[in-house]
Amino acid sequence: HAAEAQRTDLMTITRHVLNEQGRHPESRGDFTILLSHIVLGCKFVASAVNKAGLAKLIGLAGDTNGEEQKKLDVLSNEVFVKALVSSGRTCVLVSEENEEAIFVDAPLRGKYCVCFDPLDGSSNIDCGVSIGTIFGIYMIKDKDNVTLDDVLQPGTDMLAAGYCMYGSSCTLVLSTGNGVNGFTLDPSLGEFILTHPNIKIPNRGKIYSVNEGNAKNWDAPTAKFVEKCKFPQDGSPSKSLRYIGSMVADVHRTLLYGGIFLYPADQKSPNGKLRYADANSELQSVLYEVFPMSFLMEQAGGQAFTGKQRALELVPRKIHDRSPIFLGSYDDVEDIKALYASESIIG
Ligand code: P6P
Repeated sequence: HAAEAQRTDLMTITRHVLNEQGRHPESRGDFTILLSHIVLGCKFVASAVNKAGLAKLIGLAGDTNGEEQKKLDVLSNEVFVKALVSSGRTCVLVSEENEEAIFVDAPLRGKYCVCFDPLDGSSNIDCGVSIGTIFGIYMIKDKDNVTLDDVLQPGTDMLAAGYCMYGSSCTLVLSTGNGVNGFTLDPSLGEFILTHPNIKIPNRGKIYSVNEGNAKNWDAPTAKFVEKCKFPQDGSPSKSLRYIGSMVADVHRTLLYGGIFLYPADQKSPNGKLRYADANSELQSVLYEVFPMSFLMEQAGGQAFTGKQRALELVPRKIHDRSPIFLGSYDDVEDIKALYASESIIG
């Protein structure tokens, strides 16, 4: 009967967040309403991504009634922007797809800021590799006088963060600052159901995840760390390399299995002096990739490091600022932090 009871006791993401809101009696459900609009965006993207392949096929084979096939990342962005603005709970949005921040006009202005990448890894759509939406949520002090300064804050100010991965199943992983929970979309219900309660990342993993193709540009600590993964000096087994090239998929595997995800800085100038590539480099974006994933990792018992500092303590200067990132199992990140610390001592 317990199994039957459990089966009918549907813990949807909305119910789960309402339970968590219960701990904040002062809240008037604004966050729950905001989240329900983010969830709506994720459901739309899940459905569009699943059809993308088919649509492309039909496009090739038949008439797409002349309508210009909008790129899925642009379409997803439009859906998220409209859903967030119409929620009446946001005052400023930062999207990977919009050069400028979006400030919400008075009648629909609310107290939250949402930074998001509507469809990260979208170059992987055509080959069917999992892609995802990444988001971070902040409270704005004075919603009627919001400026970019309110957005260019350290990630430690974040209230909540999550991602939705569109793969063999659609999984939404969320933290509102009280641990990490995973929900899977049940298409028959159109609801995200709690399937991964209280996710904790193993303290150490057997996997490292990095684009080895950039090895020529790595600095010494990263190169040493990867060398140790391949040729451990303490007789331990070497780690496996798993790199999908879609951040949400690589981070989700790291969260569930343990290990470390690296997107290191690269050295562009010939004299080997390290400088972080400019804004259009491949480094991960701070506001809508690094911060949300770092928040989730810390909430799951892992950690996130930029090569210089705790990732969440970074203060972005511009909304599309990028940064190197090393995140995952606590002890694995400790190892690379030690290598950077010893390098800074040696200089
Ligand atoms: P590279 C996808 O384009 C993305 O932004 C992330 O999803 C992914 O982790 C990274 O870039 C892959 O970059 O340089 O390894 O191809």
